[in-house]
Parts: sequence; structure tokens; C-alpha cells
Amino acid sequence: MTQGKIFVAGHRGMVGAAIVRRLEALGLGDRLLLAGREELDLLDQAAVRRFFQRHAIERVYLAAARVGGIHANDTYPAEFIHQNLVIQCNVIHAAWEAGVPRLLFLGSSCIYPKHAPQPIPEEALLTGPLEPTNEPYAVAKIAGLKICESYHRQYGCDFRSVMPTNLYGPGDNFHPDNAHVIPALLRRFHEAAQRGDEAVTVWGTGTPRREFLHVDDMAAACVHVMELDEAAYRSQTAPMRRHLNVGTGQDVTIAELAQTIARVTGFGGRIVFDASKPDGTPRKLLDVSRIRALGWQPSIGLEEGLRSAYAWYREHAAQVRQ
Ligand code: GFB
Repeated sequence: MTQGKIFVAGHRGMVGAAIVRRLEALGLGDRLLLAGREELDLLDQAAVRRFFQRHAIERVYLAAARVGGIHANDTYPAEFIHQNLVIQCNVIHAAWEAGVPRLLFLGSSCIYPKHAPQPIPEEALLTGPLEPTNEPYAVAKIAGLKICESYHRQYGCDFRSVMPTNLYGPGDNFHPDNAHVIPALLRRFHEAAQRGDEAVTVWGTGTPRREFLHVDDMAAACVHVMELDEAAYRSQTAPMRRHLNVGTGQDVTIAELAQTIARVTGFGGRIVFDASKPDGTPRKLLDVSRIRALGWQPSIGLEEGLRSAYAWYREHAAQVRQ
């Protein structure tokens, strides 16, 4: 990498902030180019083009997205598909126009079919119907991955994509309804423990299985994939399959997760499952053999990660999104 700027789009989000921490830890803090929403609206194509023309950008981490848990996806499908498609098209196109040498697009494990073989290999993409609760978001993320592939095929851009499993950690969204399961339960169990409630409710049947990766492990994976030389990246991808799964290779049931969160938060009451709430896809364990073959593996176990996320929540409970 020479001396150009490293633009982290979405640096205030959970993943973007973790990527910034990782780059700073690697001594690259002075290369960072960060722009908050008030400074650069990623939904405004002309503004994004001007931004890329104004700076000599060497790397782009596209971590900006409209994200949320199963309820948020089910409630705001138009916002999820529109905002994610527009952000992706604006940033990827402007990066090409400005001749940015390398870009990393962050997708999601929900791009895979609802009943994909488990663990899910990268080849499973577009082989079956998606999970309805987050199909709009998944279609947007599939489009982002395909835009990167297409700019590689037509213009030779070295634009890469990583598909993370469910992420959690410091800086997460702890909104009671719109959050993903881990922050939602950490907050609910914490508040129940504080009040001395005798029971706490968990959505769904508790039987779906989920794989959870701490966001600091994800950030390390992003920098690792970004800095792979082209030959290495090509060794584990194909011109029309340029994405790489990122995960731990292990999953737990929502019920097991809830029991672990009860332990972490000190909640001693009963756990009640509300089957009127959606379960979502039954399982989405990723096949992570390719990224492991490229030399990356996670280092933060689930209970350790949950304790760090809970500590962050308790420190920031006053400011987290209500
Ligand atoms: O994390 P989550 O919202 O999203 O839900 P997905 C995971 C599982 O946790 C579902 C259960 O089976 C939920 O029923 N669950 C139990 C809860 N209690 C709760 C709760 O209080 N809040 C939430 N949110 N879930 C997301 C996609 O799917 O995965 C996103 O919707 C994204 O677009 C993300 O792709 C990675 O794992 O089901």
C-alpha cells in the first residue's frame, strides 16, 4: 500500500468503527479519511463523486449500510432496499471513476437461500429463495457484490467482497425493537436483572441456530482480505464468485444464546419464548474454509465476546439509541 488515504465509509457504525480501531492499531491512523453523515451524504451521488475527486483515495472500506434485526427488516423493507442500493452504487461507481486501486464491500450472510446447505459455501448464492423477513436487504447486498464483480469484469477494478455472519460487539445498536438479537437480549436481560424480574421474554421458538462473530474479529478479517495480494485473493475466488464468507464456523441455538446471556448479565429468572414473533431463517452457518485457507481465523469466543459487548453497553447505556 503506498501513501494514499484510506476511506472508511460508515466509520461511526459498529463495523466501521471496529475497522478504524484496527487500522489505528496497525499504525495507519494518519492515513484515515473519515466523513460523518453531516459532511458527506452517501445517498447524494454528486456529493459522493465530488468527495472522491477531492481526495487521493487508495483504499475504500464500504461499511456504510442501513442495517437492523429481523423486526427492523420486516418493518422498513423499502428503506432497507433503497438506501443500501443507492449507497453501494454511489460509492462503488465513484471509486471506479476516481481510479481507487482497491475497495472492500461488506455484505451479509442473509444473501444466501433460506434452505441453503449447511455450512453454506459461497457457491450457494442465488440457488434458491431467500428468507422473506430480510429479502429486500439481501437483494441489495447481492446487488452490491455483483456490482463489485461487474466492475472487476468490465474495468479490471480490484473490488472485493466479504460476507459476514451475524456480528455483535461494542458500538452495536441496542434499540429494543430494531436491534439484532444479541444487543436486544443483552439490554432486555440487563434491565430484567436490574428490576429483579422473575421472567424475561425471548422472540421466536428459540430453536433457530445462529453463528456470531465479534466485530473486532470481523475488522481484522476486513483488513486481512483488503491487503491480500491479487494472486492470493484470486486463488480462493472466481471472476463471478468474488465474495468470501467470514465467520467462526460454529453456531448455537437462540435458546443456548439466551442462557449464556442470562449468565453474563446475572439474570436468574425464567426465560419465556414468544412463538408469535418470527424465527427467521432456521440456520445460516457459513462455510469459512476459503478465508481460513487465506490465513485468517477468529480469536474471540462467544462468551468472552458477550462479556465485552455487555461491558460496553453498561458503560454507554445512557447514550445508546433509545
Ligand atoms: O439477529 P436477528 O434479529 O436477525 O434474529 P437474523 C436472530 C434470531 O433471534 C431470530 C431471535 O430467530 C429471532 O427470532 N430473537 C429472539 C430475537 N429474541 C430476539 C430479540 O429480542 N430481537 C431480535 N432481533 N431477535 C438478520 C437479518 O437476520 O441477520 C439482517 O434480518 C442481517 O438483515 C443480520 O442480515 C445479519 O439473524 O434472523
